[in-house]
Amino acid sequence: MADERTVEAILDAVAACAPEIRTALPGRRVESGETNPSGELRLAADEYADELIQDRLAEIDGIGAYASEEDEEIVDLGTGLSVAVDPLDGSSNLKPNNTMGTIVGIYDAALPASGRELVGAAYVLYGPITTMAAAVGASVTEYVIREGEREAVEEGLTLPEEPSIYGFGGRVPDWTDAFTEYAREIESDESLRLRYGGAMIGDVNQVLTYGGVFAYPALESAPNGKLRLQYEGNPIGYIVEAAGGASSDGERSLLDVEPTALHQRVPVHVGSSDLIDRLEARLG
Ligand code: AHM
Ligand code: MG
Repeated sequence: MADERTVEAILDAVAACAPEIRTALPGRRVESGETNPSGELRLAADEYADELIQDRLAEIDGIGAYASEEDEEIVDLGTGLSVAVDPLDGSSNLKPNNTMGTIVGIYDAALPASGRELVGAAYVLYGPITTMAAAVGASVTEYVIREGEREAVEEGLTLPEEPSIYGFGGRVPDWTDAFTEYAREIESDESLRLRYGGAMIGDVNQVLTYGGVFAYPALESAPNGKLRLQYEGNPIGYIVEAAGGASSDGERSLLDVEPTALHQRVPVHVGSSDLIDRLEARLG
């Protein structure tokens, strides 16, 4: 099908961008002086990654729209699938030289769209090596990216049976009482250890690798949390669910959250199904 070829072409294009983004990072650790539509300061690296990915996707047939966490408006690319991108997730990790990622959600619908409209999602992780995790249909594949090419290292990736890590974002005093109770329950479980790096992609990839739970929850000061539905919540929920895990906004799968705006935020909880069930029991 034409759509499947387009999805693979998008994943190839994002993989090809990855080494270029990496190479461009050292000189782009400074603030650009601009803010993104969510009011956060942009780094020169955010702008570079956004422009590079948009340019490369514009060369692919079968894409109708490009939307980015960095841009106010949707860019019209013709007819076809809609691609929502967080070009550099966790870019505040660039100054201290820690993990970052790139996230891509591919929707067969106009944006903003429900996660149920996703036909593929992927993220690149700029760690000690560059990897990509991609969900197409109900299957997740992990790739190593070498010289801009994807090489599959694990197909049909699933979360391990026995979870062992957790990581929660937001200031602890800003958590809701219900989430604080959940966090205390998780912290007191002797089989779980804290792993939190401040870039969702790095933290989620640990959950995919070791099993566990990542959350950027609703906060007292921000009832919808920090992360954005189109660029972060939906694609990550889609990937974790395809890997046999679960996602939730606190009450329902992230994929069932009603899309209302391009830059809408959503509380994000993803991970091993049992740990998400326990979360919903506390928060529901
Ligand atoms: P970004 O896409 O603008 O970098 O923001 C998203 C990041 C996530 O990767 C991470 O989970 C979260 O922001 C951390 O936020 P905070 O800096 O509030 O701890
Ligand atoms: Mg992000």
